[in-house]
Amino acid sequence: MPVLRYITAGESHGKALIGILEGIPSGLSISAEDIDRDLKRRQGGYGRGGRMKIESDHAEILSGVRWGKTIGAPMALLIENKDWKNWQDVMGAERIAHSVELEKITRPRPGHADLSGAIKYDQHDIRNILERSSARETAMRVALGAVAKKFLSEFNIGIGSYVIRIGSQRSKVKSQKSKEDELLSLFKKAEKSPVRCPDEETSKKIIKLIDSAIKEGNSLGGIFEVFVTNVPTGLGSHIQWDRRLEGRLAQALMSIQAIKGVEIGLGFEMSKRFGSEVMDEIFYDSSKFKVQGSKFYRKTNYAGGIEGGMTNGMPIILRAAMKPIPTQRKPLRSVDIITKKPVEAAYERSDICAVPAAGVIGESMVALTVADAFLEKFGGDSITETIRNYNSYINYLKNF
Ligand code: EPS
Repeated sequence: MPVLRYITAGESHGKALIGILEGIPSGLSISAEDIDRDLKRRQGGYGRGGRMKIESDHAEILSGVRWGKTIGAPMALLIENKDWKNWQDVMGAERIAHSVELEKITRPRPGHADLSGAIKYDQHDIRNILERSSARETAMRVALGAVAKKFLSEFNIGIGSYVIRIGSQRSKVKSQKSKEDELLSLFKKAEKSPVRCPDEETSKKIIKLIDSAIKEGNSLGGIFEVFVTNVPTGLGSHIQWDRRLEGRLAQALMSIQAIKGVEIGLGFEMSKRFGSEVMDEIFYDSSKFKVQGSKFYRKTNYAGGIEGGMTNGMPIILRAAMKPIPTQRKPLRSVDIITKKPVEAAYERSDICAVPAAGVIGESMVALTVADAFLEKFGGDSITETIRNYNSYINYLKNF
């Protein structure tokens, strides 16, 4: 069972999103502003649809925090859907007596949860599926992830992301990185780009590409990279399949709506090379101690910071591929679930490209996973206890 547990609830046009996070030790300073910063980042990015003009996400902390500090109890968070006021008739828990007969959605969109969800849950109005499968839910994951990030920041562990590809446009950023300052500098540049891409030239090309997709009623996917810096050696474990950290991280990223592929470190590229070209050779310097990696160090980071299911002290580097958003203004072929006749898939207002937002969601899922592995290793019901345990391990590392 994970040490850090979380669950979300809420429909895209329902009243609100709810999240519960259990396992954060007591004594961690946290405020709604800490969370809202990431919520705002997730809402941004060139290529978003009309919905983001309606919402301005804010997390209300309902429980688990008193006077700015966690008390060790489950944290409950709430994000209101501002669009709810336009959807009360459609999405209310109780049917409003005067409400008109609403048109059902019966034309499943290829690539969405629509058809399989309708069949599985015996639903004849696809709205009952699409409302929950919508990526709106990721707003709450980002809120929960912001708490995990705050916890990790107590140990100087930093998490960031940037976009490296949208459609045919790929940034020139190289895929194998070992230096933390290099990662942080890419992140800083990405934060200034409207598409969260660290290289300016590619950002411009991506914007043009998104504009052409908007014009054509099409959509775009892409690739983002997430990194984690200052991770101590030894999170995760080789001893059991479900404790291997790369597996846990891959699941966390793959669980984000529209993600179809994940790579760690050099990833698929490794399969093309000889073994001698992809291992991170080991060096030792008795005069140097890097908090995260002991006196052993590497000059390369092909492994993406994880070997044998455990962190090795190098930055964790993950890449995720997002498919183009399935909702298309120029609809694709489908079949009506009631009449069984060929039809054009339904069109719902949607984003054109959400890869910049997906990077922020990726950071959050990685933060929750790394925080879980961190708490598994160091424990602690209070943050002071976790710090004590962590410091004792760091002292041990110094002498290994
Ligand atoms: C989404 C459709 C759009 C997106 C939504 C995900 O929403 P709407 O149907 O209200 O226009 O904007 O994403 C969000 C609301 C969000 O907060 O990210 C979908 O079908 O998945």
